Amino acid sequence: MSLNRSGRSDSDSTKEGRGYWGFANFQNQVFRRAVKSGFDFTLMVVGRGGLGKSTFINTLFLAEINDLNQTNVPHNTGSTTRIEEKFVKLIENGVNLNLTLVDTPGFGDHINNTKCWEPVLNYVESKFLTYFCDETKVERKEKPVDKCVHLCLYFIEPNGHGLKQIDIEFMRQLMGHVNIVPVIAKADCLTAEEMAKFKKQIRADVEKHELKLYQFPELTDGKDKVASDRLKSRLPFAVVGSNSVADGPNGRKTRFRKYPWGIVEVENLENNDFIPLRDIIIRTNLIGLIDVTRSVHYENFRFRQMEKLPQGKGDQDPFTLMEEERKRKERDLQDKRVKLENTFKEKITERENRIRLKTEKLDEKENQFKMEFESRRRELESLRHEVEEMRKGNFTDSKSSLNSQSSASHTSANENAPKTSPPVVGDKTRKKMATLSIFNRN
Ligand SMILES: Nc1nc2c(ncn2[C@@H]2O[C@H](COP(=O)(O)OP(=O)(O)OP(=O)(O)O)[C@@H](O)[C@H]2O)c(=O)[nH]1
Ligand SMILES: [Mg+2]
Repeated sequence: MSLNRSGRSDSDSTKEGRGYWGFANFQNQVFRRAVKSGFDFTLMVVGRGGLGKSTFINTLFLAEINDLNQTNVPHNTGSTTRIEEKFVKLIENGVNLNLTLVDTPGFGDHINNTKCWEPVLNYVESKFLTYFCDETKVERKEKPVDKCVHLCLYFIEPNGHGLKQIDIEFMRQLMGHVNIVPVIAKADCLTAEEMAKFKKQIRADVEKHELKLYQFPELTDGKDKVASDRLKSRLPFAVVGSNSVADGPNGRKTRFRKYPWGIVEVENLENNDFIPLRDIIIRTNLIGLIDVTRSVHYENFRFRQMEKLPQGKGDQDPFTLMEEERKRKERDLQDKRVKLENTFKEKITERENRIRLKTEKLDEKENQFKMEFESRRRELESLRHEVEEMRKGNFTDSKSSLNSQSSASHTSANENAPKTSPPVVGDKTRKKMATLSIFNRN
């Protein structure tokens, strides 16, 4: 039994109609708080180029707010998939929605798409990390700014054949980190029959590959249940986007695509699932998406971060642990620096030794060359001297003396030899004569 403020039972108070605490006014309090602080919501769109992501975002917020190519803040991911952010503030009935739109141009548009999901995952994790650091600071803000990704709309190509490998891999890698809602892009490219078949195929693929996508909350009672069941039967949503705007019958602007054979209206349930998707995201589930991000994905991230801490330290003061970790890292860094310096010194000494040995060898060779050169120079000098002597007139004398020498020896040694035979000339004399002829030629 519950009691009213005066300590009487519920039944008594209803009878008397006096038991009033005021918590029935909570709704107004929550509304006032929401009006004051607004909501932070981050929507990410991922999918291959040209599937209509930018057009869809413009369509969703009924404005040309997603001209991401102009005012984006590119994140350098060091890879082919880029991440572009845009911030928009929307106000409706005094409630602020601080919207962050994240686009991923370049996703899956390359020949090698291995790990093209990695930059997206890194982005999602980096936002969790920022939130984690803000939350654990000694001096923290009353409410850290929540820039975590609350919803990722994954655009599927309307090929009519089911999910591709890249789609499966992306969802598998990201499903534990962010709320994923797959959408079939360019719904006007398939007939109603083809679309029904395609959706069935996608649902089967999701089940087969055990992909855990965002689960829209179950509504159990009355009208809501019927509406929710009808909504679920449309999953995955197939959407049409357009940049062409026209005034609708109720004066409200609507978007359409005009073809030679007719018009496709974005807000027409017969044509596509734009309206249920918009309602389920913005009207009925925005807070739900924020809550799931905070209580499931962020908590998982936080748990993983804590798990990285050494065993048994989970209960210790996080700041002491962080300080310890910082000191340990500094020590590691210092060790590494010393090791690197030693290696550097060793390499330098080794090089110096090698250079010294080479210099010594070169010096030795230079000395050898010098000595050789000196001996040759001396030899040449003596030859020149001799030549000069010869030129001065000693040549005849020396020749005659040579001849006389040779004839003398000849006579004494070969007295019976015929007179016509030439005189025997020694090696040295022949050399001298050759040198002389060279000088004469010059
Ligand atoms: N048939 C059809 N065409 C669409 C639809 N939505 C967008 N388009 C067209 O598709 C083309 C590409 O649209 P974008 O919105 O630039 O595509 P995106 O996915 O942002 O492309 P990237 O920025 O290159 O990744 C444009 O010519 C759009 O007019 C749609 O629902 N149906
Ligand atoms: Mg785009």
